[in-house]
Amino acid sequence: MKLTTGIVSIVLAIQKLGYNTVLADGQQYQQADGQCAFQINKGTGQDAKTEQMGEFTINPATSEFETTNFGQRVNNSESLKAGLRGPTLMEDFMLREKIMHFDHERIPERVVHARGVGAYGYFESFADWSNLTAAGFLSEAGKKTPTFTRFSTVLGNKGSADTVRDDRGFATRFYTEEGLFDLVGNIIPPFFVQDAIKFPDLIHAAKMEPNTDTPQAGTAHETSYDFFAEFPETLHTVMWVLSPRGIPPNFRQVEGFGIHTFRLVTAEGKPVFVKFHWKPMQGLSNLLWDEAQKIAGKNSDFHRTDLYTAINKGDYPEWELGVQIIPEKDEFKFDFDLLDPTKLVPEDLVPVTKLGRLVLNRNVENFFSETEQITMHPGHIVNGIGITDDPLLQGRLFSYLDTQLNRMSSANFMQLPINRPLNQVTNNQRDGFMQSNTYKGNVAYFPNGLNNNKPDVASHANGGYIEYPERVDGRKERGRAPSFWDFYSQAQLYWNSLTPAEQQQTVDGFRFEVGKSKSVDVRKRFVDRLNQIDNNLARRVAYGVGVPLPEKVVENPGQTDSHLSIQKYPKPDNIRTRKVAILTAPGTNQEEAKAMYDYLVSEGAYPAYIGVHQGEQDGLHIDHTYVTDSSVLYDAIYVPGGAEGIKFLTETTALFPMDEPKVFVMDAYRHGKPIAASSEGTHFFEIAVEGMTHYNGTEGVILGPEQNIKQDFKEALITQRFWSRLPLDKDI
Ligand code: HDD
Repeated sequence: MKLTTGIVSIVLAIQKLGYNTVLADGQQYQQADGQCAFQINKGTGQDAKTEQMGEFTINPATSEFETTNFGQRVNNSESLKAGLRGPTLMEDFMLREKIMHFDHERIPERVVHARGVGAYGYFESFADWSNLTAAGFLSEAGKKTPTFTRFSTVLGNKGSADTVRDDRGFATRFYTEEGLFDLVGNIIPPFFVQDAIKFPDLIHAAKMEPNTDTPQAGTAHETSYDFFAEFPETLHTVMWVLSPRGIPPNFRQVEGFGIHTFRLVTAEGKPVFVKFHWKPMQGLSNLLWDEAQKIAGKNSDFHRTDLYTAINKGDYPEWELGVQIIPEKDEFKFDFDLLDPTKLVPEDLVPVTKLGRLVLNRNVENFFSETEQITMHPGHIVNGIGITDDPLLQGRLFSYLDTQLNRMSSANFMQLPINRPLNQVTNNQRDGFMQSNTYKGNVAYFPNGLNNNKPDVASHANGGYIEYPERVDGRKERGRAPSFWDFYSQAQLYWNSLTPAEQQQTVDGFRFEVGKSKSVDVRKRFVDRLNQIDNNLARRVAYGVGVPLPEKVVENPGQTDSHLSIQKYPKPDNIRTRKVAILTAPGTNQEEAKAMYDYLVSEGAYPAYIGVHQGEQDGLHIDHTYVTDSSVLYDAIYVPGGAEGIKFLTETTALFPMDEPKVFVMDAYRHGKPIAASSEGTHFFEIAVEGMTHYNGTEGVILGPEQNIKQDFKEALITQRFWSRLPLDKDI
């Protein structure tokens, strides 16, 4: 009798899953009882995810004594010996437990995206978007959803440097009322390969070569360019990574992209195609390759430190989440396939509609528990968001669950605090390593009569996920659709859309990376591929890497998109978080130095005095010296006056490497950074850059009395980099 009831309820549930039924009964998705509210709890001042994490957070500083893992108070700083100079005893349970745990502290690092940094925040919807999607977190203006975002480099090991040339991960988890939505994207809009089955080849070619395990964290080696030359669908994304996009100055000034075409589906079952975008409110910027390499030596945690610092200081980075919306009827309107992840949809063709904003406002308490143990997965989606037949996305849906199982060694990884959704998890999955839930009763199956069919399967009417009922029909075939066969048009589009200075940086990037290939054949084959994009690009690279300059073989039709250049990206209206080095020495004009310091602080910038030693120096408190810091760690520099101070900086002393203060100015100058100098400081600027005649002019260099230069310096700091100063190739 009870079994029959169960079967009937399955049938009813399955019937309810159909869109027709949903349309017929006209029911909108209702929030199930007992689900969490997302308002800040006035009592604790915390959002729901922070409160949930708090239940698992331990503050050792409040514990009086050490205990073993089984709770006995102990002295586990001395091992138990037979006599104080005698052998350690096997019976020492404290020693055994402590060493056993230590031996197992490491878990496998991510096979890609191993190095990352994460932060909590919230997403706020700008409006009720139920005309586009049934997703609850987009259902009303002002609705806030807790988030966790992890940024990462792709190729490097967990301990590699931050400023390597690479694509970067931009993965955001939304802890929504309906469960987790993970938008696992990158900072570059196309992807290297079209089909997930080529991902292992891509990564094997691009990561360290297997015989030597070198080089670390980058594609500047033979196997990468061998693969790229042989597999031209990679070229569009390779162009992006080799351009200034591949060396961001921090994680706050990057765009983010969902890459694949996704679907948004309304509660009534109406679909549209979308591309997800994150637009940074801090503006978009990049490093020059020379800076990136030097920073890697000076501070290999540069990007992580930057994010932690900005958040700790209350300068919360912010992005707008937008979508390019493409009606289903326009699926075949473009000259590329929407399902091809190596293509972007130009914003000149389809503008971005801003749905809401993401604010990162809290650093993690513990890197391992939170940033390392988060298990992002493109298959974590909520009602109203759907996947498409993009063959890269389809393969990802397998890979992420599989890799998390390898990293976590237990199928129960979703029980970890960072991975728990906010709503109650109920299903009949049981047991496994590290099961931390205790399920009552004898029923772990469905249908069941004993629990009156609870937990029941959910239909659309009560929040059940509904797959978009796309019609699928075809023969089994291995291969690619002809609509995926154009590998060069968008590489051209990107190249054409860069400014001359950005093109130069890209050429320089190729000269470095391709030039690292010992095989002349690889260099030549790769240059031949570049020649399919643009002859001028190919010749300039060929010249640098010592292979014959190729003849023109294809026309570049010259199409552009106005949204792809960093240089043209809108600037913020303030200088918050800009790092400014103020060069000082004994005898520096304190008043000038302090006046600029205070002004920059008042504008929200991060000034720092650089001195010849730490501690007090002529009334200035010095934390940074010419030994600990360099120009590359700053966005700009300022040289105050004071004849004695300037004399000190020009003299040879054992307090800093020879000419280091001059190198500060020279580097800032040749990296196109804002430079300000006042009184005798202007003279120091002149002697430092003397002879650097191949750099162009002094745009962004502000010289004058201290009281007159502040506003101009502020404007220069907003501009951030003066590309006009950087030299360009002569005709090749
Ligand atoms: Fe992936 C991690 C982004 C294609 C397989 N991927 C990973 C992360 C990001 C991306 C941001 C780190 C997540 C985190 O911070 O924890 N991956 C992408 C994007 C892709 C992409 C934007 C293309 C559009 N990935 C891709 C393919 C495959 C994988 C085609 C395999 C077939 N990715 C993985 C992985 C990783 C991963 C092996 C390693 C660690 C992890 O998943 O958690 O499953």
